[in-house]
Amino acid sequence: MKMTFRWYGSQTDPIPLRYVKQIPGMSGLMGLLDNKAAGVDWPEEEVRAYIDEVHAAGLECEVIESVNVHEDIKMGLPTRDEYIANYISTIRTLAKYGVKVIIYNFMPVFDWLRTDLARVIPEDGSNSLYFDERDLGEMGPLEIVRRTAENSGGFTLPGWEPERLAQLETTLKQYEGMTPDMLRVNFKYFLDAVIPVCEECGVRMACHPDDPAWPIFGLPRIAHSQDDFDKMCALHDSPANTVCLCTGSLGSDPANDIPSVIRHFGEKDRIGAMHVRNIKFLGEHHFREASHLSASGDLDMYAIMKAIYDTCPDTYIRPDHGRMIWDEKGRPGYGLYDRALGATYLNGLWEAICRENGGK
Ligand SMILES: [Mn+2]
Repeated sequence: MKMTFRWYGSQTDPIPLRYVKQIPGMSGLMGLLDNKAAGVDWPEEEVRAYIDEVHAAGLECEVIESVNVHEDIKMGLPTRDEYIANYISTIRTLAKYGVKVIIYNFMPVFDWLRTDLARVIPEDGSNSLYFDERDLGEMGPLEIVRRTAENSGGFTLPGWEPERLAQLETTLKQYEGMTPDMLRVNFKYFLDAVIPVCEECGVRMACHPDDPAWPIFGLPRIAHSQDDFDKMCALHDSPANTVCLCTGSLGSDPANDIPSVIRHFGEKDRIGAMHVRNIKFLGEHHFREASHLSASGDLDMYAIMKAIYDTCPDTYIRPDHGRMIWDEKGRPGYGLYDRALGATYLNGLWEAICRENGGK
């Protein structure tokens, strides 16, 4: 297992890389170029500068996240080929600089979604990301976009780029009548184009689950259960076509038994990377994010780490979102302190599991 950390680049991430390096056991990053709109070809000089900076801090950069898929690809519009060509060029550039895994998603319009980015946790006064579908009903899609932008503390949020969301009403209309199977046809077209390139240059694509793990605003969503990911793997069967198994996203639906899903895809070698996060269920389609400690939420972190150990022990993982604690100001979900605590806790579980099983 390689423990990694999400970092937005020195221009917009308030956390210096040396702080990341100081977290015990941190091997590298799940990095991203924060300012890249979906569909653009990532310029080689910017990729090189980012990765050189990470290496100079003594960290690896074998995983890149948020290479976002342009909406025209998901909608299957004729213009998709141009955006797929840009995507392929970006894959080749990233591979050239040592990237082994690219994390993306195929969610129409909305990437992850929350109804509150800083919900105070009454027990201890910290805050975390929160979702209650009842609040969503009152807001509607345009209002949720406005609120999310307003409450992000001035930070950019991946998947919520203003230029993409400016066209929101038009885009929502274009999805009217699209079924999950129709979206899968477009997904296959994308995978058939990019996966052979990945095989050629030693990169694995890792698809992130829908977050939360059910359809929203009537949009088709095709990545929120074991069955969905079985279908995804079958669209283009290759070791390069994998899952980014995010425990908090998939786990927002209690019907998803996360350790069992990890074992299912781990045994098939279809986990490219993992996001590990705990959540607390508060009701139906109602949850908040919790500290990584099992007792803080409803996911069993020991069982999750044991499933990784048993079926995909060489995978990349990162502590996913953290709470905001100790009065830290930062990007919602991506502060330093709670994610560092999370990494340390997960490393502790890992050491204990390794020792119990005769390893180091
Ligand atoms: Mn995630």
